[in-house]
This record gives sequence, structure tokens and C-alpha cells, in this order.
Amino acid sequence: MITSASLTIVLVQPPVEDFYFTPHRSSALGLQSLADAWTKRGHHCHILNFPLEKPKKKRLPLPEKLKYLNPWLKKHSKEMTGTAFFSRYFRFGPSLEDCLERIKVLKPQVVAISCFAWSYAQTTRKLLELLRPPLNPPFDPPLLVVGGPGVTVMPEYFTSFADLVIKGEGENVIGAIEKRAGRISYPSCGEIVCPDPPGTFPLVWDISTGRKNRFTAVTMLTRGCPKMCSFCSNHLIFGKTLRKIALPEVYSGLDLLVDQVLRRSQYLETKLHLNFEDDNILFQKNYFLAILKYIKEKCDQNRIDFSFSAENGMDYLLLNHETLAAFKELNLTQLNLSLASMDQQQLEREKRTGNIKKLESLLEYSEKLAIPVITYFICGLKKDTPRKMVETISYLHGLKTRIGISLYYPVPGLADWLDKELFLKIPSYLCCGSSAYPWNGSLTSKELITAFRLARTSNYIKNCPGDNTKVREIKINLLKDETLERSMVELFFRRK
Ligand code: B12
Ligand code: SF4
Repeated sequence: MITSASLTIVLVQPPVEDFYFTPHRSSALGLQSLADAWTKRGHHCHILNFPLEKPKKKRLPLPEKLKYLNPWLKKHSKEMTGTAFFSRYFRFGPSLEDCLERIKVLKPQVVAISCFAWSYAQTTRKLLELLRPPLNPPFDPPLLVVGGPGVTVMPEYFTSFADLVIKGEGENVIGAIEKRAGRISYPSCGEIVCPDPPGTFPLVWDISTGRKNRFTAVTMLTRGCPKMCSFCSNHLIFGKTLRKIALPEVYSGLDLLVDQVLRRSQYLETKLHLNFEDDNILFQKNYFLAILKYIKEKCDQNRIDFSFSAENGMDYLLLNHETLAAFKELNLTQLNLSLASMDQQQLEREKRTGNIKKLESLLEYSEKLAIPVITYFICGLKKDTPRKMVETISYLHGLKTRIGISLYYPVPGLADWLDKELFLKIPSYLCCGSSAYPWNGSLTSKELITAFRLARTSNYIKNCPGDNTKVREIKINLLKDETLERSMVELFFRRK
């Protein structure tokens, strides 16, 4: 239904400033979903996913308040790079000035900017600042709207920089946008709006071609989570009820996806890899299996080689051998498991559960099925200790899995982080995992980085099985490295 004159809306994912980035997962599905809903309303939507635009990467000076990391930001010898922390700080995507030019060319009446994590709030706000009148005459000031997970948890931070500041899911905010576009008088003070979440949402995806005949698509089938893990902000954005796209809609979406692949592919043998970014897809195991079977069959009929992954992680407690075998049949290429913590008491504190025996059995079975596994855990939770972290790494080292270590970061508004004032006094980039900031005081930055490097060391060692000379060399180098916590390194090599 078109309720007002058609608007030109530019939806923007700002560049990311950090030590690293994961381009193949930078799908901006939120903006795709908004563009889908708003286009159906009759508006013209353009998405600018800047972290993926050229120039892709530029080195930046280290921000002032990250200078405590200096001792660890160093280049390593070739044999030690596989065990390293980060060495350089980057901007992924064009400069903000270039972003501004690319936005202006599209002559938008509305610019809708997304901030996908609070840790990137500063870059988002700097871009808003550039777009704000009167800085850019003769550019007709567009209505500035900002939303996304980073905004939802701290809307106050953005109110002086945008006209509309959106909390939560943005599809239904279009009515408010239509009302205000072209009618804002300046200076305007950002109004905080909490639109109702959409009753249903469409299947959207982001598709890219790496090699000529291989397509990778990223998508998501569900929103919301009934669990309340203490470190997770999912409920603040999507609520506590798990909602999923109805099967017929998923199937017709997948038909369109396959058509798109067939249209773009010039080869007889084509590959399609689908990465599901859902947080908790195994809550809907049968639904997920039905979808995988549908797409696999569709691909088989069209001579497309199908494979899939769920890189945001699966809850191993909801997996069993039968499901793993079914996933293997459907071409799961990699299993990403979320463990959170190995410590039972810690898990209770974080409102999680665990079952290490089950994990072991799943890892053994995955090995039999030749499915590579990465098991993720969080380092730096409240009651973690350096010893416990090394024990976790050593334990995982003994299993058939690579280790994914996530350094703890807070999100304003989580139960342990209700004092929002705290976050207004410090730069938001301290909330990046890569900042190795000692948020809970349980481990120092030095200990967090040592754990990070030991986890990488474990993966590196597993990549060169039987090469004892190399392992000895790595051990000597790590023990010599004064920026690391020696007792942790010793403990790792003792237990390994
Ligand atoms: C895929 C993903 C990524 C991708 C990139 C995402 C992207 N935007 O392209 C990658 C892998 C790069 C990534 C990285 C990180 N991520 Co991440 N990521 C996700 C994940 C799993 C899915 C995102 C998604 O597509 N969601 C689906 C869409 C539909 O939702 P959405 O984007 O939020 O959009 C909706 C609303 O937010 C809103 N909206 C969004 N933008 C806008 C804009 C406007 C104008 C309006 C009106 C509304 C609006 O409307 C949309 C539709 O309803 C989410 C968890 C989740 N369930 O969403 C975490 C999540 C976004 N990530 C998070 C974090 C913290 C990170 C890291 C910063 C963590 C770290 N280690 O430091 C890292 C950065 C690492 C790095 N340097 O690469 C947190 C953010 C928490 C917060 N509020 O700050 C989340 C919510 C995870 C969590 N459970 O807490 N992530
Ligand atoms: S970590 Fe996963 S299971 Fe826990 S609340 Fe977040 S989305 Fe739900």
C-alpha cells in the first residue's frame, strides 16, 4: 500500500574501524529487510554496504584510548604469525568523506544509517555529523534516520545527530519516516521511536561470487531468543519470543535465490553455499532440516552443488549424532559450535548450561563424518581466571576441534551493564572484543591477550601435526615474549 509520495531512501552500513573484519559475513541483512519492506510501500531504496566497498581497507592511526594495546601490536616472524594478536588498526571501507559523496550522488530524501554494534557507534555518529546541515549546502538536507543494534542499546547517544532514532526492528517505522520526510525544520532534535516489530518478515539474502562458478549467500530464518545468556543482547533488539519465517515463504524465497544463481552463472557446474546467521536455529531443528532438504533437492534438480554452514554457531546441546549425520548428507562444510564456557558454575552464572561429555561425543562423531569443527568460548567472563582459561584451551586442544576464542565485551543495557552513563564517558570502541579491555577485572589485558594467543597457538600446532621441532620453537618464542603472561604459557605447554 502506498501511503505517500515515493521517497528516495539510501540505506547505509558505515565503514568499520577495527583491527579486523569478516567481509564474507558482512551481509547487512537488516538493511536488506528494511529495503524489502519499504520498497513494497512504493519507495526507491538503495543500499550502500560501505565495509565491502573499495577501497576495502586503509590503515589508521591507533585511537588514543587504545594505546594501552601498544606493547602487543607488533609484527611477528613468519613462524609466529599463526600465533599472533593483531598488529594494525584499519578502516574497512571508504573514508567518511567519500561515503558522503557517494550518498549525495543518489540525491536521497531520507538517509537511513545502521549501527550494527554499539562498539561502532562513534563512526556511525561521525558519518551522521557529516550529513547534518548546514555543513553541506547545496545538498538538500535529507531526513536522517539511525537504527540497528548499536542504536537500540543506547539511543541517547545519537539524538543530537539524527532526526529519528530507532530502537529495535525498523520495518514499521516507515509511517513515521513518511510523515516527517521534507518537513523537518533545523536544528531538529532526534526523536526516539520504538516501532512495533513486524508480524512477519521476509527471507532476504546477500549473494556474492568468489570464484566464477561459486556463489555464497548469507541469510537468516529466525529472530528473537527465549534464552537470556547474560552476555548476549539479542533480547534487547528482537525480544524474547523466537519468530520464524513461514515455510511456504522460505521456499518461494529459495526458489528466487536459485533462479538468481542460474541467471548469473555461465557454467554447467555451479556451486551454491548458504550460510545461515541465525543465533539459535536448532531450537527449530525440524524446520531447519525441512528447509535444507528443500534447497538441496532444488539445487540437485538444477545441477547446482549445494553446501551450507551456520557460522554464527550452533548450540551443541541441541545436536545429536542423527542430526549431524543428516547435516552431513545435506553437505554441511563446517560446524561452528558455541560452548560459552566449560566451567559449570560459570555457566550457571551466565544462565547457560553445558555437558562436556556430549561435546566430546559430538566432536568424535564429526571427525568420523569428516566435518571440521570450530568450538567457541568466551574469555574474560566475571569469574574467569587465567588458570581456568588455559585449562579450557588445553582441554579443547586435546579434542578434534579448532578453537574460537571470543574476548569478552559488554553491551550497554545487559543485566551487568545497566549503568549507561559509564558508556557515555568512554569511547565505544573499547567494547570491541579486539580491544582486550579488562571489563570484568577477572583477567588483565595481558592475560586476555595471552589466552588469545594460546588459542591461536593450539590451532597452529594442530595444523602441523608431528612437527615437534616447530612446536618447540613456538614454545621457546612464546616463553621469551615478555608481553605475555609466562605462567599461562608454561601451564599450556605442561598440559598440552
Ligand atoms: C552477522 C553478524 C555480524 C557480521 C556483520 C553484520 C552485518 N551487519 O553485516 C560480522 C560477522 C562482521 C559481525 C561482527 C561482530 N558483531 Co555481530 N552479529 C551478526 C548477527 C549474528 C546477525 C546480524 C543480522 O544480519 N541480523 C538480522 C537483521 C535482520 O537484523 P539487524 O541487522 O539487527 O536489523 C534489524 C534492526 O536492528 C533494525 N535496524 C538495523 N539497522 C537499521 C537502520 C535503520 C535506519 C533502522 C530504522 C533500523 C535498523 O531493523 C532491522 C530489521 O528489523 C547479530 C545477531 C543477530 N541476531 O542479529 C550479531 C550482532 C549484531 N553482533 C554483535 C557484535 C557486538 C559484533 C562484534 C562487534 C563483536 C566483537 N567481537 O567485537 C563483531 C565485530 C567483529 C569484527 N571486527 O568483524 C552484537 C551487537 C550488540 C550490540 N547491540 O552492540 C549482535 C547483536 C550479537 C549479540 N547477540 O549480541 N556481526
Ligand atoms: S547467546 Fe544465543 S542462546 Fe543465548 S540468549 Fe543469545 S541468542 Fe539466545
